[in-house]
Amino acid sequence: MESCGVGVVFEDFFPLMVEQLGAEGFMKELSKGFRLLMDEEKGEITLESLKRNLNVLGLEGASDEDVRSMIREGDLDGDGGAGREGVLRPHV
Ligand SMILES: [Ca+2]
Repeated sequence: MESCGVGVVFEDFFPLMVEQLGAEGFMKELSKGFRLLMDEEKGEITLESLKRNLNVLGLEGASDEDVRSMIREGDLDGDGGAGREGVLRPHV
């Protein structure tokens, strides 16, 4: 695993959210977040769709490389977009 980059910070936040929302509520929030961030045509989160929403995530300062590494983590089939099954897989 990479030890730097926004992706790790993002995941560090997960346990706290799980604690607050419960596992089921957390998955619901994550699912809502996914719909918000995804490219509607592709049904996946792409570099462009994620960059459009960096301010929503409080990540305005993230570089293209940071954004790419976030997407890579959820891109199970390697086509350059993070799919629902990659983003919503259990992180624990
Ligand atoms: Ca993909």
